[in-house]
Amino acid sequence: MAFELPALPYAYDALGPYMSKETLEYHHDKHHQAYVTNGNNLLKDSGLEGKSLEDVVKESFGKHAGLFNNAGQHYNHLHFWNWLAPNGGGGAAKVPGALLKAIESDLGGYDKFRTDFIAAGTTQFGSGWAWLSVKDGKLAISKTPNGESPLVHGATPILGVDVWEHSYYIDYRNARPKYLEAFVDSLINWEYVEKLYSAAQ
Ligand code: MN3
Repeated sequence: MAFELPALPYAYDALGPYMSKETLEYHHDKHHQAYVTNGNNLLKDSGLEGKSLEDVVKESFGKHAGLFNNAGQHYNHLHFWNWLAPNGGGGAAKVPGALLKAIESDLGGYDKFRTDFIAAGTTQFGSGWAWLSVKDGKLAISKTPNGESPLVHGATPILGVDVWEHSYYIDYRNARPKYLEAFVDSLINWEYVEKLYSAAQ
């Protein structure tokens, strides 16, 4: 199945002042588009053409680096646009009940989740992602380099933040922790996280 770039689920200027129109124009229209274009070229004759995106990501991991990098980033960004929302974030009060309970029992509560998730993104050396995922029925925070995700480590990602410089340099320059704080406090689309959490149960 060929990869396709979806339209953003909101206007390019809808995430201001936390993420600018200029960032979204470059990040969605240029970077994500390149993963789609390059991924489709590498998918041809790979033997994985008929597979779902998730299966292409899992089956190319460790075997076909070029295809994996592009398919992995396509998968990550498809979700990333939905992990963002105007008037997102909002702290523990905005986290749906069942998910908040799991954050309390598995991660030591919302405040500890916030600290640990931001720390995962801050300490990812170079390009990559920080994650909240479900593994063996429990929530876990992790980080991965480049286009990797918990999907290739036996877990289901339910929230991820892109810490490649293209995701924050226009708005935050080198202040990656400020970008991560804005992401958690003002951008997370908790309804989408809850939807993925329910599906992963
Ligand atoms: Mn990106």
